[in-house]
Amino acid sequence: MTKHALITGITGQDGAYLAKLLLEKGYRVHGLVARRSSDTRWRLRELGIESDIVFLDGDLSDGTALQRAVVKARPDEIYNLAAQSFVATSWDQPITTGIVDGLGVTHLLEAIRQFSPETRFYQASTSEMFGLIRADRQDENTPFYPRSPYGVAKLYGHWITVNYRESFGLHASSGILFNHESPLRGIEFVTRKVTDAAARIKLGRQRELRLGNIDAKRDWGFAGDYVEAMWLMLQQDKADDYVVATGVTTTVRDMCRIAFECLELDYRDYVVIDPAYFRPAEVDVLLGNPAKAERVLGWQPKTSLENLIRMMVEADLRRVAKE
Ligand code: NAP
Ligand code: G4F
Repeated sequence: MTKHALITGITGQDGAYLAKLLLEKGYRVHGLVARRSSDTRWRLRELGIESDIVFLDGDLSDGTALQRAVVKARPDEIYNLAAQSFVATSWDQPITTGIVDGLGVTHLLEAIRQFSPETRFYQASTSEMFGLIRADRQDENTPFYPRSPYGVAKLYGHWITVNYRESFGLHASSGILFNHESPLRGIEFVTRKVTDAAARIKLGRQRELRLGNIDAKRDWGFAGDYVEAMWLMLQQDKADDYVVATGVTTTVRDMCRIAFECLELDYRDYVVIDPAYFRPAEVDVLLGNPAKAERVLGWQPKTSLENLIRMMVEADLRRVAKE
C-alpha cells in the first residue's frame, strides 16, 4: 500500500529535502502551499521533484483550509514544517508569528483529531525554545527559556503537540531540532548570508559583509541529515520528543572563517560589524545532546560543519557566476 504524507512548509528548505526523501521511499507526497504573489517552488525544482508533488492550497492561520487538506490527502503522516521561521522578523511581526507558529499547530492537530485521528503527526520544534540555556548541553529534559516571539510561539506549538498526544492519544511527536543548513537555506539566515557573500566577494560582485553578533554559537548540521530524523520519529510505535543536533557548537566568527578559507580569503578583510543586525535579546549559545535520537531512532548526523560549509560555498559560487 502506498503511504500518503502531507507536508506543510513544503516550499521551505526542510520541506524540499523531506519531500525528496519521502518520494524516494515511495510515498505519495501532498504539499500545503500558502498563496503568494510570486513563485515559491524554486527549491522543489532545484531538487527535480516539483512535478511529483500534489499541491494543496492552505495557510496555517486558516483552520478550515487545513481541515480540507487533511480530508483531501487522507495522509498517513503529517509533517508540520510551515512557520514564520526567521527569528529576527519575529520581533517585527510578533502577532503573525504567534498565529502561524503557535496557534497554527492547534488548527492542524484539531483537523487530525476530528477527521483523521490515526494520522501520525510531526511538529517542527526548535532549539530556540532553550534560549537562555539552563544546561550546558541541551536535551529533552532541559527546561525551556525562549528569548524571542518566535521561540515563545514555538514553545506553544511544542506543548500543544505534547498535550494532544496525552489528551487524545494522537501519535504526535515533536522534533527539537538545532540549526540545520544547506545550499537551499534562505539567504537571510547567517550561514547562507556568509556563503553567498564569500562567493560574491571572490567573484568581485561585493566588497564587504555586514553582520551582527559573530560571537554567538550554534550547533549547525546539514538539513538533508535532519529530515531523516523527522521520518524516523513517525516510524516508531510510540510518539515522543527528540533533540536532533550534532553535539558540536561553533561561533558565527569561526563559521565565517571556514567559509572564506574555502575560497582562499580572510574573513577579517571583509566582515563589518553592524549594530543593525544585533537582536533585542540574543541566544548566545546552543549545544544539543542527541543521545536519545541516537539510542532510540538510530539516527546520527553524517555531515561535518566543514563539509556542509564547503557544499554551500561551492553551490553559491556556481550560482553567482551564472548571474
Ligand atoms: P523555511 O525555509 O523558512 O520554510 C518555511 C515554510 O513555511 C515555507 O514553505 C513557507 O512558505 C511556509 N509558511 C510560512 N508561513 C506560512 C503560513 N502562514 N501558512 C503556510 N505555510 C507557511 O524554514 P525551514 O528552515 O525549512 O524550517 C522548517 C521548520 O522547522 C520551520 O517550522 C522552522 O521554524 C523549524 N525549524 C527550523 C530549523 C532550521 O535550522 N532550519 C531548526 C529548528 C526548527 P513560503 O515559501 O510560501 O514562504
Ligand atoms: O542564522 P540565524 O538567523 O538563525 P537562528 O536565529 O539561530 O534561527 C535558526 O535556527 C533556529 C534553531 O535554533 C530555528 F528554529 C530558526 O527557525 C532558524 O532556522 O542566526 C544565527 C546566529 C544568531 O545568534 C544571530 O544573532 O547568527 C547571529 N548573527 C550574526 N550576524 C546573524 C547575523 N544572523 C543573521 N540572520 N544575520 C546576521 O547578519
